[in-house]
Amino acid sequence: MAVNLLLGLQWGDEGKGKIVDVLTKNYDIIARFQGGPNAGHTLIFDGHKHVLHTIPSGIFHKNAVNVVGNGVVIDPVIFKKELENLAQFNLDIKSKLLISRKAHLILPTHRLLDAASETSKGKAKIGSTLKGIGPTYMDKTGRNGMRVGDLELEDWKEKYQALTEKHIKMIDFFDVDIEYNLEELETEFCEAIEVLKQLTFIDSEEYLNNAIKNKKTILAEGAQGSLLDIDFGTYPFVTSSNTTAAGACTGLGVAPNKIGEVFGIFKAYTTRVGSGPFPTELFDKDGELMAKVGHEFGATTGRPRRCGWLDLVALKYAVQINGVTQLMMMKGDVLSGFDTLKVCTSYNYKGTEVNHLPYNIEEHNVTPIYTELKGWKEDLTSMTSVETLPKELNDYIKFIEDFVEVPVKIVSVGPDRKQTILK
Ligand code: 2SA
Ligand code: MG
Repeated sequence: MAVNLLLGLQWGDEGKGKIVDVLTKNYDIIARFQGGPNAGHTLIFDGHKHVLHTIPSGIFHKNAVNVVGNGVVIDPVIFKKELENLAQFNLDIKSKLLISRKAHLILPTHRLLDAASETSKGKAKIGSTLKGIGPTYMDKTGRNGMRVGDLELEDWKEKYQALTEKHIKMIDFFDVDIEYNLEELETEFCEAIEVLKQLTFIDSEEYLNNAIKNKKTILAEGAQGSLLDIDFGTYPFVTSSNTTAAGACTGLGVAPNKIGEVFGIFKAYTTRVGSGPFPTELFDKDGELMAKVGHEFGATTGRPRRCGWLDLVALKYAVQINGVTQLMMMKGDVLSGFDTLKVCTSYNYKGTEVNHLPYNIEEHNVTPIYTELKGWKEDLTSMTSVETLPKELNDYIKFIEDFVEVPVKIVSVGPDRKQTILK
């Protein structure tokens, strides 16, 4: 099948960037379909670490074409910085990186609006990355947004001006203290636009469907995770796009019958950055150990990530919504050394045991019910085959497979491209 999907099944940071990088050799095209510079996709190879935000994770491979689809929101300023970081690799960006004319632009005032909205919420804030994602998607659905294709028109600056003026009024309306220098922000934005305009803009739905006709293979790379989906995530503590499988169809213009495999990525435990419910969250030394060994800090903002046990009820929910056909388990190596591992297999929801994700998983409503499994002591990071993995780890994987009814095909035992075991 022409288009395979790769999606995060938890609250993001599952390790999508690493797996896309590992799989890219099998694909002609890597395409991002939603989200924007709130994403932080970390790739480690040849002893170097690279964090990508908007640019697809196939960029370091010689032959792959990388497409930023219509469903993505682009901040030209951050995009320019990403390109500057790539300069040392001498990549042929003009032919390797193609941008949809229908992708929306994040303006400086979208970022300010994000900050104003979060500040106005006080303790109830979403924990946004403050990259302007929410306000930009609001302008998209409100039919006010600016798109990449607008930059090819004579009057884009007028459009920009009108939208910015409206935003300033909205920021005033929030009545919170946000400091900014609009002139500086605009200068930076206009410089970045000039850089963006040097790149190749395409009608991406046309490009991708032609590629499908010509038997090219496409990997659609998700950002964030299923539990941050605007419809199916832990609303309102979610991001503003569809991070689930359906988002790949609308975010690329690819029909559902063109989708083949759906790769679902999950961590062997759970993390979350930002606010919102997290039933299996740990506040003890086990959670601290996961955070420390797993280096759990946001790749975009550097914020510490909250950590907890694997939630199989939530994982099964994500598998169902996305139609996952193959699982990939990341960071099993971080769990080495625990005597006992817990996995959540049902919830106590307002006094009744339930096996599905209820409407409201706020902590006063939901207590996780755990099954305990035996841990392993071995260091996994230099293991290269399934046969060498400890029995307890294979049992842990088998338990997950039986619970969610999908096979685990890749086990990652470290951040490097090479630390990847195919099952
Ligand atoms: P936003 O920025 O408005 O979309 O934030 C809304 C919620 O979505 C969460 N979110 C994320 N969660 C995990 N990883 C993300 N990317 C970065 C990373 C995050 C970082 O890879 O580490 O560096 O902090 C990401 N992007 C958005 C966010 O925490 C809010 O809960
Ligand atoms: Mg990330």
